[in-house]
Amino acid sequence: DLLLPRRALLSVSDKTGLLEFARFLAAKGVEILSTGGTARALREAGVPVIDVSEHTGFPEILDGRVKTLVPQVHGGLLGRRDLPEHVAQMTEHHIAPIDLLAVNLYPFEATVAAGGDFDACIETIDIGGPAMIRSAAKNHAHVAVLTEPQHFAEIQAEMEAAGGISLGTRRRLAIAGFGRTATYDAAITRWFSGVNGEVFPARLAIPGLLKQGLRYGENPHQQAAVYADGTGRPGVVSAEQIQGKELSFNNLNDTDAAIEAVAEFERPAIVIVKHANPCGVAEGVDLAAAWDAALRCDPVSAFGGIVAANRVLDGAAAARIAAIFSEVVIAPDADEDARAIFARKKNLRLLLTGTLPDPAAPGVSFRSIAGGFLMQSRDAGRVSEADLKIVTRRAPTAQELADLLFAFRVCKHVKSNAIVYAKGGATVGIGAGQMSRVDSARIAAWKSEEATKAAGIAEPLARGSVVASDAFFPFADGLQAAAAAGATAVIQPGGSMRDAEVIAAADAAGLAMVMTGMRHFRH
Ligand code: 93A
Repeated sequence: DLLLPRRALLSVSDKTGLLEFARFLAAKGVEILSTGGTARALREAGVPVIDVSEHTGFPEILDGRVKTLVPQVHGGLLGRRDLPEHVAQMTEHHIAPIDLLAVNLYPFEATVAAGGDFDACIETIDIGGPAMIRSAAKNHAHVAVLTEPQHFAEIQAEMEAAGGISLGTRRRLAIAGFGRTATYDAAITRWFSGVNGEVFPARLAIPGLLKQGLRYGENPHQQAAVYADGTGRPGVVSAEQIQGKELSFNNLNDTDAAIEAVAEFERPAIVIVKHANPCGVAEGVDLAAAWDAALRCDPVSAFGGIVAANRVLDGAAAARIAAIFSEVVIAPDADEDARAIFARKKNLRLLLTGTLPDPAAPGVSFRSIAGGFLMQSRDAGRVSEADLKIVTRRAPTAQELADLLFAFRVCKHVKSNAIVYAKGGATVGIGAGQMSRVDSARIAAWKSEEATKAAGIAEPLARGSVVASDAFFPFADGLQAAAAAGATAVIQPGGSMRDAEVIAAADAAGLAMVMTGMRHFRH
């Protein structure tokens, strides 16, 4: 089962690790064929190499578009060494077997990421490379295909240790090869459909690069891994982990929710997340003040939570945050003082993203359902003062208005049915994920009573607060529950058959109410 390669074809755009591996092959007596730039690099390094065009007797033509798309190459990769007819045909047509292929494709993804124009992207679509990878991967029984720079060292090590390349390794390499061409074509499909304005192409292609395997999934009996989708959206996938244990599946999910939520706010802000829902969100003059206010909302749930900040963490904020146990802290950056404080908390995972995800940026989100996916554009919707329609006799005060907009932004990140009480730029009660809106309203009110008790203050936190609802109130009851808790103003999308009834109830309770016309369901 051991493959001892006698002839190799090396054709790589990213030449990382190339020379060392080629020298190793040459020392083993392997004949090396290579394409233009790769051959040049090898020759300059003194590695013996034969140009593919010399080997095939066919020149590279059409600006290199046809270099390796010839029978001598594909026959050499695809011919079965165990079938006499194949061997005879190869001999007849002067096709020499190629037993090892190393290809690193034209950097299409990098060209797109660098903002290359249409022609540049089209020209960077590699045709010959994927064709060779697929030929070699199909014929893995006789050929080893290397498609990632790290494969060089792995294969060299195996050849040194075992004297050849095992079938098991060749299969693994073939899977990597098919995966490479699949993600490559997925990137092309996504880019091309994007520039052509097709958000939902007839055949969906999702590029995915394994970032890391996870110890387990949402539960210990589930397997899990995290993939990068190639969009480069800053967040938990791209973040650098500075310290702490490996992130779990639930950590990643919760941390994503936290960083996406905190990115919504312009002023210094903190979001604390538990089970993918915010349990405290606040803006402040600085992050330390925002933390204090966010924590006050639900200090019980905040324990062991995920903390996200929208500014560089400083020592003052870090000291406050580090006073309780958190699983993860994520922020664009942390200064030296903050890092030193967190470094003392061995179990805390510190993630730095460099920059925040843009809440208004277009993008898509997926959800798997039995037998398929649901795909939608991400909820990039944001409501500003100009979008609001005042529907009650009383208009909100300036302070209420600021809190209404704040609360509605938080609401967008709370699982439906979502009810959020806020006061002075901080949440004071959050009701999430209930099947009935009035239950979410009651839970939010009860949470604010608990927070009041925990704060040891006489004045209820919800008194003089505002309330936000992610979707319209179908009945007046939810709104009345909010008024009873002490809310004085309401923000909601509107659009219920019973809007008039709900508005009348608001007027009767002396509430100011605004409608956004935009709903923020999140499930
Ligand atoms: O232009 S291609 O699609 N046509 C080909 O026949 C072909 N053969 C290899 N691109 C082709 N390649 C690619 O050239 C390889 O995938 C590799 O990325 C690159 C290496 O070119 P060079 O050796 O000239 O740097």
